[in-house]
Amino acid sequence: MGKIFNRTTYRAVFALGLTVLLIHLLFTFHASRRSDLSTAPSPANGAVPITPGNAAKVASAPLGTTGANPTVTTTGKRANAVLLILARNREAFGLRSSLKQLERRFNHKYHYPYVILNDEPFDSNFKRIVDQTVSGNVSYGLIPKEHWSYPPWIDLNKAAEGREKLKNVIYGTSESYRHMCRFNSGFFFHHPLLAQYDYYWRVEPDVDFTCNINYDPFVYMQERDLQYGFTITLHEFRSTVATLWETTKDFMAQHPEYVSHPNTLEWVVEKATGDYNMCHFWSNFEIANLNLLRSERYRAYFDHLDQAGGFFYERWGDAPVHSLAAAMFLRKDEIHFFEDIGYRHSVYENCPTGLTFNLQNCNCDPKRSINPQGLACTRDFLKMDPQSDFNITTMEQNVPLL
Ligand SMILES: Nc1nc2c(ncn2[C@@H]2O[C@H](COP(=O)(O)OP(=O)(O)OP(=O)(O)O)[C@@H](O)[C@H]2O)c(=O)[nH]1
Ligand SMILES: [Mg+2]
Repeated sequence: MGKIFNRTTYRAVFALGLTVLLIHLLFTFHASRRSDLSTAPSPANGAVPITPGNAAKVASAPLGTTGANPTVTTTGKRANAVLLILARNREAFGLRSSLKQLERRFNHKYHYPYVILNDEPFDSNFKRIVDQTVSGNVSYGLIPKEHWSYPPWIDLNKAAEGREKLKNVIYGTSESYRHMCRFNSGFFFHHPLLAQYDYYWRVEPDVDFTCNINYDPFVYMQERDLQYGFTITLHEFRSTVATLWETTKDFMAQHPEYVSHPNTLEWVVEKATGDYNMCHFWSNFEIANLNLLRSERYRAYFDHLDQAGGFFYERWGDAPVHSLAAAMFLRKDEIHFFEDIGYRHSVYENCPTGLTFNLQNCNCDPKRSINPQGLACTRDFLKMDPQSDFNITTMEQNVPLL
């Protein structure tokens, strides 16, 4: 009996050992495949590892029960949010660069899903590159033709003349750029792939995330009832929005009930003249509440602008459109400056100016940050409310770095 028992025990121990070895090999293989995300924490205490294949399932499970992610489970919270991208097939590697950084700086701890949209179908190469870069589930979507084409009321000759007039301005002669701006102004939030989400974070190819993000900006927004978050503000080229303010004022006159009181209009209106001062949130980065854009008033505003035709006759950008909407519909304290998110798009960047934070988390030079400078409108934004959650004195104190 004792002998048989021992043999059984040996077999059981051997089988157990083999299973442990196989599991170990499986994880080693998985980790080496994803070595580009080497800073990602390994699942702790028997946690469910998140892979592109099961991320959606894990993400939709009640938080705190999956044990999937120490950061998520300790706070017990994650927002109903998505990382949103509009891109072309040829931008796959530029997007990979952005996403590698976003994953390393932030999403390896949270595994937020991605929605990636295009006016043409994504090819298998693009999908392969993205799938191998991210830790969250990815959905690829095609934009419906009616959201990326001329509406019937647009005079195509007048649109062609409009492009000719702007030939000296960046993207002034581009038709696709105009479709992109119109889509980002009025349609992306209608895409069925976004229907289930409340917040989005817009990401573009070829941008840089230059600091660790040590908390969840979506949850930060949700807990404070914030509606719109930005990292960079700029002045728009006047000729691209020549009649945007007039058209916006018409809208406010027709629909005074849609304008909030208090609002943030003083940030965009020149005191002396009452004109638009060209200030806008640079929308290539934005973290915002989709329900703001889905609201009746935002949709009415977009329809009003779209009827006027300025997306095609001029070159209205989604940045000034979102910004004027935020100015009309939001209080200043519903808009947040993510000063601590290091972000670079082309020549402009936000680099945290607090030296201690910067040294510990970033690889950007605060002297290059656009926000303390006159080209941006960030100081004016912050000065509207000296009691705001961002401490302007921090910025003032740190300016000597410049
Ligand atoms: N699918 C698709 N995406 C586009 C098209 N044009 C622009 N985009 C995307 O829309 C976003 C904004 O376009 P950008 O070309 O970056 O425009 P921008 O940020 O104003 O200008 P730069 O980045 O300085 O060139 C990016 O995510 C692009 O990938 C297009 O024709 N089709
Ligand atoms: Mg861009």
